[in-house]
This record gives sequence, C-alpha cells and structure tokens, in this order.
Amino acid sequence: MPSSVIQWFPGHMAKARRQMEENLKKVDFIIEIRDARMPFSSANPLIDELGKNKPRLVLLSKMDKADPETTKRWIEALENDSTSVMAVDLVKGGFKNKVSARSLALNKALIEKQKKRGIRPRPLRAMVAGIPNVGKSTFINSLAGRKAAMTGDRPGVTKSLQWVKASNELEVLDTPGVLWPKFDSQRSALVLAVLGSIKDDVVHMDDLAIFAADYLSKTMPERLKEVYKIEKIEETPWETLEAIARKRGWLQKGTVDENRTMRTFIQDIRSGKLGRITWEQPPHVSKEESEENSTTAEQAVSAHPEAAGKEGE
Ligand SMILES: Nc1nc2c(ncn2[C@@H]2O[C@H](COP(=O)(O)OP(=O)(O)O)[C@@H](O)[C@H]2O)c(=O)[nH]1
Ligand SMILES: [Mg+2]
Repeated sequence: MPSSVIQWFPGHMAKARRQMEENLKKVDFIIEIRDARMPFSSANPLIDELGKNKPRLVLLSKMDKADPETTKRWIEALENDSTSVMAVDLVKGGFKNKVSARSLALNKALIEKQKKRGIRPRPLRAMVAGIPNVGKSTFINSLAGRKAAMTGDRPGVTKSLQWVKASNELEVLDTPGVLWPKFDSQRSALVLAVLGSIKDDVVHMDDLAIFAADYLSKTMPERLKEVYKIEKIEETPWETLEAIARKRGWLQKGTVDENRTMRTFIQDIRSGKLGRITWEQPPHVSKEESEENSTTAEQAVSAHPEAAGKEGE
C-alpha cells in the first residue's frame, strides 16, 4: 500500500506519538518536512506540541511543484527565532551542505554551551518528521547517498542503519516520524485529496473539482484561461468548468460530460498541466497589514487560506 493512502486510526496516532517521544530524546533538533504546495495542511500539531523545546528546521519539499512567489512568502511567515525554513527539491538534490549549515546556525546555543563546558564538538543529531508522501525517505536516502529505489514505506527497507551521516556536523535518525495530515477541516481534506495525500474516496470528486476550479479562478485566473484557452472566468466554478469542457470536447452527445470533466480536470492538476500551484496562502506578515487586520496569522490561515493572496505570476 503506497504511503499516500495510509488511513489514520487512533491506534496509529498513539503509536506515532510514542515513537516521536522516544526519538525526540535522542536528538538535538527536528527536521520537519512539509509540502510546499500545502504548508498548512501538511503540518502536524504533534510536532508543535512535543517539539516545542527543540529548534526546528522546516523543509518545504516539492518546491519544484509549488508557486515560487508563494513559497517565498511562506518562508517569511514560518520563520522565527527557533525555526529555520528552507524550500527544497528533494529529488533534484544539492541541499546537503545547505542543510548542514542551517543546522549549525539553528543550534548555535547548544554548540556554544558545549564549548564552554569543554566538551568536544560532536555532530548535531536530528530526527526527520512529516506526514506521508512529503519526501522523508527521499531526503534521508539522499543524505545517505542511497538509491531513490529505497523510498516508500516497505517494512525493513530502512532498518539497517540507525544514524545517517549527512556531514561531519550532522547526523539524522534513519527512521522518520510518520504523522497524520491535518484533515480536521473540510478545506484541508480537499487540499490533501487534490494533491493525492489522502484517499480519493474520503471526498467526492465533484467537491474536489469545484473546490479546485474555485481556488484557481480566484488565485490564478490568467493561468486557467491560458491553459484551457477560455475567454473568461465565469460566475461560478461549475460554469467555468463547463466552458473548459466545451473547449476540450469533454462532451457526451453534445452536452458536457460531468464525470469526465471533473476527473480530467483533477488529473490535469495532478499531472502538472496547470503548472506550479500552491494551494494555501501564507498569513500576511507585514506590520501595516497586521495592524489593519485584527485576526492573528494562524486564525487567518485556518479560516480563509485562499483569501490572503492574489495571482502570484
Ligand atoms: N517533484 C518532487 N517530488 C518529490 C520531492 N520529494 C519527494 N518527491 C516524490 O514524492 C514521493 C514520495 O516521497 P517519499 O520520500 O517516499 O515520501 P515519504 O512518504 O515522506 O517517505 C516520491 O515519488 C518522491 O520521488 C520533491 O522535492 N520534488
Ligand atoms: Mg517513507
């Protein structure tokens, strides 16, 4: 069973929690991987809760599939004193030195403390955590110099080593913490489903297509018009989908084939035909705006992730 369709039950969650607690005892800091296309819904509250006393390096993976401008804004929004954020293409690689350098900067206090106490510097130790399919195995294997063929969640595949040596300064725990995604809101469930991180049958294809058409109409209307050669964005997402269907010939006996339209549209998104898309907008971080707007950043994201941004092209 591929990792993307893991179903989470209370038993799984309790086990994930115990493992996370165990692993946290062995490490100096956490490397949290989130999907750059959904930095909000691919986060897990357990990391905040159990890891609140450890520095954190957040890797926004699959940056090659996310909107570059939005990724920049997410980095600004997520960074703070104890959190360093980096966008990465884990498949392309070339991030090893950067990750090591960031890890050293993030753990400056610890390194200073060791020096003062006359302790010989040892490599920093980190655990990798994240929801299924964000690229945890790809990341660990890349640090280890192992073949990408070992990705996936087959039991036993990554059991041989305990620590993976990334550099003289950094070691990561071989086994990542696998956590559940944020499917606690309808919107998060839709985003996770569009990106194939939860089973399609948890949400209806109709809801998925309408949600996606609505979001793209609002955030990247020009892209939608260009890709499908439609004249304008219609009043409702369904009308826009109908216009697309007519243009594309997704018809049956001269009328729009609803099922085919919904399915093909979602397929187009997943295959990358619509280009780089980020499905969640970061909260605003500029001072003026936070004064104008009384809602906090987290509230803004959870309530109206789509309302915060405009076309980023
Ligand atoms: N395009 C792209 N694909 C990635 C990236 N990171 C991981 N993947 C792909 O995402 C899928 C899941 O990766 P995997 O490492 O198994 O995720 P895990 O479940 O977190 O261990 C694989 O097909 C990877 O090749 C990335 O940065 N960019
Ligand atoms: Mg894995």
